Amino acid sequence: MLTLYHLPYAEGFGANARKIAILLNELELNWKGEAVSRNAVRTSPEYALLHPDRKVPVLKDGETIVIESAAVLQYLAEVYGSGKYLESKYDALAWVSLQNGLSSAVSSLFQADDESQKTKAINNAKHYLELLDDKLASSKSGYILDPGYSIADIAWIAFIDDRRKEKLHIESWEQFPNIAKWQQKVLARPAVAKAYEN
Ligand SMILES: N[C@@H](CCC(=O)N[C@@H](CS)C(=O)NCC(=O)O)C(=O)O
Repeated sequence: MLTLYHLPYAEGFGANARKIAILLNELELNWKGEAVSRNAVRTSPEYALLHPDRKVPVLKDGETIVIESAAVLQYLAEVYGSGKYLESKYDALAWVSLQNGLSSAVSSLFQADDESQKTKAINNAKHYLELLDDKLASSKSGYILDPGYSIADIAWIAFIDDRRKEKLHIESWEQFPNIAKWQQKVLARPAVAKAYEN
């Protein structure tokens, strides 16, 4: 049984933990979620032993602890998927890594103290959305990479679901037509939909 440590649903679950829930569902693994309050993530001495930077997600697999969403995605795809969803490995890892740019922009947006910081963060988020939209424009498979659905799609979708659109100050996805099309395709996957059930 695999355990995924995440924030409680009422505290937002965590987009990074959502990535892992999606892949666990895609691989049809036997897993359980372990909710840890944001306060415990930030202050409990026990939690610091799990993740020294005090973040979710953390995956526990028997005696093995894997931290950081990118490492957890790679771990699951390699150990339990025999490389499934990691077909074009270095491209997939690169696009998982590029998604961190969007995460940082979103964090800056939430922490912005004034309008100028807010505008800078929104523009930065839009820069990363443009990167993704351009990449999808040349896709043949309809997913980020041409071998097909991969951990890159999983990493990005967790941050680009409809609920986040307003937070990113995007009125309509028409601005990013390729993202709009891709998003519908990815959100329609049962494993992805299931990760949003709670
Ligand atoms: N680089 C980390 C980032 C993880 C992260 O930022 N997690 C957020 C939730 S999405 C968190 O743990 N926040 C705890 C807090 O706000 O103290 C990863 O990819 O796993």
